[in-house]
Amino acid sequence: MTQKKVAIIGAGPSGLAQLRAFQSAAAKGEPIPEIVCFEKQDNWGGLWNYTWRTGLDENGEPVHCSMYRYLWSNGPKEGLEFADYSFEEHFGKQIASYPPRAVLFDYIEGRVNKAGVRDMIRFSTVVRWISYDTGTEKFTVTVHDHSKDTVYSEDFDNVIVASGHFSVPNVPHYPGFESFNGRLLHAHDFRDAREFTDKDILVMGSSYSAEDIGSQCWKYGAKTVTSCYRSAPMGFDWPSNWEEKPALERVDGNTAYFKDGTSKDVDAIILCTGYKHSFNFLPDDLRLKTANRLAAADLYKGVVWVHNPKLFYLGMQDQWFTFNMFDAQAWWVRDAIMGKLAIPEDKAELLADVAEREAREETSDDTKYAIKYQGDYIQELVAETDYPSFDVGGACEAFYQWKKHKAKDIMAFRNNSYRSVITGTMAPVHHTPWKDALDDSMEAYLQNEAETTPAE
Ligand code: FAD
Ligand code: NA7
Repeated sequence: MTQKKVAIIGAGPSGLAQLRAFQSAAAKGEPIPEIVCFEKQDNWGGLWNYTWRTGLDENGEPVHCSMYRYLWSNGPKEGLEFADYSFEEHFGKQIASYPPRAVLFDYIEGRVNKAGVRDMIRFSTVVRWISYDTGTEKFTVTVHDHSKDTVYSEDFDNVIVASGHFSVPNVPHYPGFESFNGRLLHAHDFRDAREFTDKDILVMGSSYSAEDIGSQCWKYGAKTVTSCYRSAPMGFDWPSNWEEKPALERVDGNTAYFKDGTSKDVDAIILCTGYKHSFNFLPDDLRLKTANRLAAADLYKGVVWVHNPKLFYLGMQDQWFTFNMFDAQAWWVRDAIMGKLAIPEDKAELLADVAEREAREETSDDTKYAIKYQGDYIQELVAETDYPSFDVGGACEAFYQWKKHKAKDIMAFRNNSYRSVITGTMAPVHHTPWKDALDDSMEAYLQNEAETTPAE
């Protein structure tokens, strides 16, 4: 039998999980397909690969990065730890629970450096178009290699889309935006909170970006923060110079007018209005169209494209869990491609699986339910492969505690620590409270963290 050829689109945490999954099978002596990973950036890490650039990159491609300076993990690291590569293995000691971006990047990179998979990645190579030939049963992937400035095509038996879905901004228009006399930007283009020191800012939206970008600006000295919501307030106990208002109606000059009749003069408006699932390299019959939800549309087991089961998607769900969920998916997809797991041939069966997941997600709006729902999903996939099983319930518990800590003090939740479900070790309390820790470098974060502390 000829060796299969598999394309992976993207070398972010999902694509890297896929490379590691194949490499771990190879390390056990199993024959694996030929793997080619296409990555449009010149390095791996996906969103965690920080750049100061906004707009277009050095090659004229849309900048992928939506992360910013001073970004610290917005959930406890104990909820995302790799089951096959603990934080202690990487750093040689246990570290505090909410690492800054550079620390998590280092951790992501550590595992794939150890696995030795970099050679499988073609960097600075953007996927332009993918088509499927029903006659040959192969995908043709057309790419632009910016390092050589050449465009070429290659055929593959399977394609795994791991290009992320928090990069193409959802940018609404409100009356008066065109004549706003200040800085108006989407969260995707936010980089340095110090730009807003001493400024009055409006953050629009009531989800993670609004909460975290508003908090960053507050931490780095914004004069006031106003946030406004379309559906529901975030409802935290905000500092005295942070006010939460209902929906924006219009802007006139520098004045923002809200639905409750109040107004506020602001220097900047940051649209924290979310992202679009966008795959401009895929034709209609292969392109995922889904809301940002736990049960993504048209994906059997959350990963198999029901309209062509040779095509897979990783990490397309809304995310409580991240790195460990991508791992669970990647190991499952690997085994499906290698024929160790069977995908039902009857399309009705694939669709029924999607419908069941959607219905189960819709059973409850409760946050705890949603966290457990995604934890159960991880457990379901892990049980079917040789990914090291871990205490998913314990990881859910870290998230439940995190929710409580946020409700208690939104500007101090990152000062808490949790127990690793991989090594069983308690994380130390960070040496400096988050609000006073202005240096987000890895060196600063890792200082004096060898000692572990007892649970709260
Ligand atoms: P991405 O990280 O987006 O990687 C996708 C990769 O695909 C990129 O490298 C990109 O360059 C490449 N690519 C895209 N299109 C093409 C193409 N056409 N051709 C070739 N390559 C392509 N998660 C957490 O666990 N903790 C956090 O604190 C956290 N904070 C976040 C903060 C922000 C602002 C955002 C936006 C997300 C955050 N996340 C966080 C969630 C994040 O989605 C995941 O951590 C993770 O980065 C998703 O990995 P991914 O590989 O699926 O996608
Ligand atoms: P999310 O979680 O998708 O949230 C988007 C927010 O933007 C949400 O509160 C929406 O309100 C709001 N929104 C969307 N469209 C509009 C319009 N037109 N007008 C007003 N408000 C709007 O995106 P985030 O960027 O916060 O988080 C994405 C990831 O980044 C997340 O996984 C984190 O890890 C970091 P709604 O509630 O729908 O009314």
